[in-house]
Amino acid sequence: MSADCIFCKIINRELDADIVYEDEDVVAFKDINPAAPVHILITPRKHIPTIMDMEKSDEALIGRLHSAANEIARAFKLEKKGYRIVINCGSDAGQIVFHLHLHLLGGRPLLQTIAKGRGV
Ligand code: DGP
Repeated sequence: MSADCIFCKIINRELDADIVYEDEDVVAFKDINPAAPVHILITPRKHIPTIMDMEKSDEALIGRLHSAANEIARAFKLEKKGYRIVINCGSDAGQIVFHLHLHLLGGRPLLQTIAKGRGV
């Protein structure tokens, strides 16, 4: 828990969000500014600022984020047409919330680019 982290506040129910999945390690909620019909943010309960900050002991947790992503993708009927998972790391990637999260994007054809922005 980091006191000034908005995602920690969402995870701890101090801030509202549309939570679509949670388990003992992971919480997932709808992005406030969706770039696609399905745009879910998948976060560890543990406060890890960026993927660069993960430790060896977090490897299983990072796997849990991806398992949760697959489960959520199925729940949103994305398994046939597909989806994209994005992790932004640091300022050049445009990371604005420094609590590790996967973006799960789907529900429309996505441009063949890894660039961030409305085109993701
Ligand atoms: P990133 O650039 O990877 O750090 O993206 C952070 C995303 O978080 C961005 O797409 C907007 C979303 N976001 C920021 N603040 C909030 C919030 O308070 N609630 C929700 N649901 N999403 C937020």
